[in-house]
Amino acid sequence: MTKTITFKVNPGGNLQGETRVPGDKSMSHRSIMLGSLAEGVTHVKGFLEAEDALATLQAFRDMGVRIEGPVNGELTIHGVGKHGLKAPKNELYLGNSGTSMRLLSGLLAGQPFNTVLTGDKSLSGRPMKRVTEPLAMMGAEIKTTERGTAPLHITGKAGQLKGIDYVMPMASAQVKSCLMLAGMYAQGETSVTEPAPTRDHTERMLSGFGYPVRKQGNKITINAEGKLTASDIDVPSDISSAAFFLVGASIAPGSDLTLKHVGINPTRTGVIDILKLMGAHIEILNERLVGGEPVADLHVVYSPLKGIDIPEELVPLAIDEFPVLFVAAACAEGQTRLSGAEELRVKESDRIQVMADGLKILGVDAQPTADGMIIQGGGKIGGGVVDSHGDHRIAMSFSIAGLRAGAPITILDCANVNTSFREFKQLVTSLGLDLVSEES
Ligand code: SPQ
Repeated sequence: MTKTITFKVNPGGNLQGETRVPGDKSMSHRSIMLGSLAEGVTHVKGFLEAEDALATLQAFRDMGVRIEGPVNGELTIHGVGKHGLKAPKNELYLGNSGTSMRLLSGLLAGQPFNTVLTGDKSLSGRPMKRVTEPLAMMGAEIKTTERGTAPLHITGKAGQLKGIDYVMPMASAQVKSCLMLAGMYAQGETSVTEPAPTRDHTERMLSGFGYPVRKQGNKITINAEGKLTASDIDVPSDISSAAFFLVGASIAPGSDLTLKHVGINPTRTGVIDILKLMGAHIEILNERLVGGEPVADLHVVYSPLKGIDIPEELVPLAIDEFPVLFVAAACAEGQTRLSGAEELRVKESDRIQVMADGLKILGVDAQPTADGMIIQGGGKIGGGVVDSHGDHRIAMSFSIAGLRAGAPITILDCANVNTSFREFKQLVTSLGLDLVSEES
């Protein structure tokens, strides 16, 4: 039986000290994928030991890749080369992880074997046509349910995929990365044009492994000519996990916090830009490049926030941080308005509706719109029972709201915090939030 976890947060407190949050989830997935396809042995440091990245790791073990670890975030991947994957004996179960399913669908479309990709209830409800349709244009054969959801039945079309020139209808790093991975097995060139910049870890890591990728403006082009040469990877802390602490320290008077070694790739730093526009006090210290990715220490102290209209160009650069940014908006004086963020409706939960429902229970004036939210901030945050709907980022966001609440908050269905941030409870309590986790 799967366990149920409930978080109970006592109101008040602040966040003080210095910490390093776990490794970047997006980069951890990609380190396994590219390390497995490389020639030679890849060492990874800072790997995220959480369920989503571990699902990708298990999938590659199931396809015959020898991977040692993880031990304290370190892995050794014995790459099998671009054409070395073996047919898995069973279907590949990818749990809650959209990244695993969407990126693997592109990679597996061009293999000489068939695969079936499955996931949990949330993942089985998420749209997969956004990858299966362009892959079909390349000649891939992937069956979904009638609703365009998992399980995905992939018939491997080794040597038969053809490159396409695809203009993505939505800004999605998963769709872009999926098509790039398929493009590594396709005849001719595969190009993907994105309507707005999205996280570029796939491109950067491919280049780090010596695989040619061409970027002209918003268009990325790849072909099957390259090979991947094993390369060591140092995964920085995940800015999406750091975001809970950036917001927590910004809203709780008396907070003073330093987050060490955080990835500040410009395609991920929308949360810092948005918080600064709201008046947050965040310093970026010791900027450096680690394995081709910019990294820094972030120092944040409490500062009164004000409501803003969030610039739409920042939306894809902060897409996973909106649940906790809504909490910041609830604490900010005046109105905050988000638009152009309809993608939030197809994440692990409908993050617009679920956050609006929970905020209303806590007494916050939060009006969901088709593509965003309007929040009148600055009033009191109350207590109550809110439902995270099994979405890790919602569960952690409402925990952070406890710092400014006037009464206890109970958050239901929190087990999936383990998909991205197993240490969350331990870390946030050590820094000053009064949170207990109850298992049943
Ligand atoms: O992997 P999953 O479940 O899709 O995870 C999420 C998250 O909040 O952890 C999205 F719900 O992050 C995505 C992100 O939203 C990770 C990702 C990536 O690694 O490429 C890209 C983004 O998704 P998308 O759909 O915008 O491409």
